[in-house]
Amino acid sequence: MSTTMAPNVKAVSSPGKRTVYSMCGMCAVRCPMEVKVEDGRVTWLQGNTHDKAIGASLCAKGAAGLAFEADDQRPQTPLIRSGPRGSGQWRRASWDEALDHIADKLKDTVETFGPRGIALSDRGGFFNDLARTFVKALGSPNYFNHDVTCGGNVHNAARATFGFSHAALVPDFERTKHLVLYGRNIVESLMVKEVKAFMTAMSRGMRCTYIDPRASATAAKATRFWQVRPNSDYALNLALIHEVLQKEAYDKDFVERFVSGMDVLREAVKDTTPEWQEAHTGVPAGELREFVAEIAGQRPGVVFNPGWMTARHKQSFHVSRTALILNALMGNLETPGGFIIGKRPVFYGRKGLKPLAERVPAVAEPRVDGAGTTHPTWDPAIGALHQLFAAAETGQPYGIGAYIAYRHDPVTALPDAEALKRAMDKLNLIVSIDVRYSETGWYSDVILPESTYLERANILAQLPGPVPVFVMRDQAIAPRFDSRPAWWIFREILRRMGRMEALDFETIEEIWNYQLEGTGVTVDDMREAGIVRLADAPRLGTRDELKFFTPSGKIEIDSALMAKAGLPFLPPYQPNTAPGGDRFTLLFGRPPTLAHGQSLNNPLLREAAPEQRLWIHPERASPLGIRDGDWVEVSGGGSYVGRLRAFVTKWIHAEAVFMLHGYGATVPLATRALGVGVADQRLQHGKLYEFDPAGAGNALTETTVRVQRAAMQGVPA
Ligand SMILES: Nc1nc2c(c(=O)[nH]1)N[C@H]1C(S)=C(S)[C@@H](COP(=O)(O)OP(=O)(O)OC[C@H]3O[C@@H](n4cnc5c(=O)[nH]c(N)nc54)[C@H](O)[C@@H]3O)O[C@H]1N2
Ligand SMILES: Nc1nc2c(c(=O)[nH]1)N[C@H]1C(S)=C(S)[C@@H](COP(=O)(O)OP(=O)(O)OC[C@H]3O[C@@H](n4cnc5c(=O)[nH]c(N)nc54)[C@H](O)[C@@H]3O)O[C@H]1N2
Ligand code: SF4
Ligand SMILES: [Mo]
Repeated sequence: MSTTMAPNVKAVSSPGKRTVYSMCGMCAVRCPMEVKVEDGRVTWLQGNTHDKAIGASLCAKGAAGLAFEADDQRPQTPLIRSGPRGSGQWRRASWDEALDHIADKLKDTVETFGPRGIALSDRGGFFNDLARTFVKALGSPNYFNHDVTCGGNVHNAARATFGFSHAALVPDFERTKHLVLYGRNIVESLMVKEVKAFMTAMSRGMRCTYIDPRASATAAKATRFWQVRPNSDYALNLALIHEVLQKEAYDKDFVERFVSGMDVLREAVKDTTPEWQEAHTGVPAGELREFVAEIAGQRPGVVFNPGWMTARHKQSFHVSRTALILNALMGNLETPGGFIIGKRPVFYGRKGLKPLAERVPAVAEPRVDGAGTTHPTWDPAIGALHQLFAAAETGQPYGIGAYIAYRHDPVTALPDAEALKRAMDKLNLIVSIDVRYSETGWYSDVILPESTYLERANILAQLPGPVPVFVMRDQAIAPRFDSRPAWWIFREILRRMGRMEALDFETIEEIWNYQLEGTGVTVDDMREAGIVRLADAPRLGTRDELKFFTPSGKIEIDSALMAKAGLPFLPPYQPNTAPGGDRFTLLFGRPPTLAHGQSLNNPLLREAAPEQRLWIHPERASPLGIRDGDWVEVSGGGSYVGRLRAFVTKWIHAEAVFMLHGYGATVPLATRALGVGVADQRLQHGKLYEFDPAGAGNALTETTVRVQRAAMQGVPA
């Protein structure tokens, strides 16, 4: 079979200067962006100035987009594996050959396991309609996003309590009086719009309480810093709720009208006093009381932001849930200074983008992970990715034969790459669709190079917010190599599987026109500024309009979904035992200049990246003979041993050590990142199938590692 011409080698090389509206692709935040193009070359990148909240700003990673585009160290044609998996032996293939090969293997999978034996995981986010439609068109229920190692538990906790995702909650930074952050490192693990709003709010006097076992740069900006024991936030929250109820520092009218299950809450926190939590978290009882007295006078302008770091241990669903409940007690939902609930177009009498997924019938087969069925609190829209690999390994509840990683690098993102690879070994087909050589790509059977974010267009995205918007990523330049946009790749696979109807479009404009049908917005409108706002100004919903999408229509502390799952509403706090001697809880996070594992090979970001060091408390380092700057060895119980230098500091909790994520890559063709630093995910030995039963999130922050001073000091030859 021969494919039609590549859709994106179009006349984008036309002479002259122009501005193309796009979205940055250097991390998953995808800030709206302007691309200045001259004679078919990108000359300048900046934020989309039509979006006042972002202005011309991009972060360091965004600015390094040009270096990424210029880099030759990325897959330049489709590659088919010609040696054992992971051996790095590849042969270049034409698109026809690679796609025919994939279709043949998918047909084998369908024959052996049925269509449900095909699975895909995606980074998720704004454009997920495309990949969902693709999987659905194949007749499989098994679409996953990456959330089990990101914010899945927070999302599922919000879904069980509010009936919608926490992503729909936007702090009203302009009026917030007090922002409480649980390890939400706003100024380093950043989103440009949010960090700008945060800094402006801090300079006008907003208070910020920052909770983290480590003093990040956000701790330095905050007005209060609680250096808690790792994974102890649930104890803190139970005590905060105790004190808030005790002092009647909550919004009684709001609670009466919108909250169900206050009796359950009162019972759960009756003994969780400020003194009780002190032993668990290390936060002095008196400070906790002072804090509650302070917020009593600031509510409803008090926002508890559970962030993401409350998502990664076995009770983290309940940490997130109690943080969300604290917001309800503040009465801050849809209130000035509180959390504004993201609006759908219908709120402003507008119509949203037409989903591509509507073009294909629903799939009746059950999901392989039981999300939404045997596990009612796991959102089937995001799934539980580790359970996909468990099924691939065991054939239970049914077999999986083929797996496509699209914009996703689970060998880096999931814990314990060795365990993951053992499960992947059972698959008949692994495909990676990526813009660079990821660790997953390197272990796959076929790599399909997607054109970069500057070289392609995406489907349109609809973002909820105080005012919902449509956003566009238009193509700025012609691809440098033999790559294709994802919509074309998916269509061509579907064509070969006899399922083309779902994506039967010849050009991206045809897709955009389909999406925009009935919205009153045209492709030309989109091209004018890259963003179309669906209302002139935000409007706060009235109390009569305030709705929660739970069965009772209220904020459910006595969650119907949790009851259905047989889960306790607010189980007792289960403390972790403090590791001693040479054992530590391994914590991790990101620097402002890197996005996960995808940035370190970028020539500019490689230069800007901080040296990865192991943060360790002096009281714990000293008995181990470790001094600041010494080389140490870290092991997680598997065969992988990491070697890096120590940063001895009391700004990390004594029970924990900390390292940056995104280092320790192994792909030989990405030479600048190769062998630089330590892969924290490979130290998370045995954690692939360890997760929070309520929210499915992997228990990454419960990893214990052993730390020793290295026998050999200095950089190995
Ligand atoms: N141990 C440990 N594990 C972690 C984390 C940690 O800090 N430590 N962090 C967790 C978090 S918060 C997250 S969100 C995940 C992140 O991990 P992932 O969900 O895998 O996300 P990314 O690394 O952002 O991107 C995934 C892949 O998409 C590719 N990509 C980028 N742009 C494009 C594009 O335009 N097209 C295509 N096709 N591909 C593209 C990148 O090259 C990368 O290989 O990891 C999680 N796992
Ligand atoms: N520069 C940059 N920015 C990014 C990203 C990126 O890769 N690079 N990725 C984006 C993505 S996908 C995400 S999810 C966000 C992540 O955003 P954040 O979650 O804010 O950032 P992290 O750096 O992962 O971790 C923040 C802090 O959590 C702390 N922590 C660890 N354990 C605990 C605990 O038990 N309790 C508390 N309270 N704190 C704890 C760590 O010490 C760390 O300082 O960042 C987004 N922004
Ligand atoms: S946060 Fe930075 S890298 Fe991420 S999309 Fe925005 S500008 Fe790009
Ligand atoms: Mo994330």
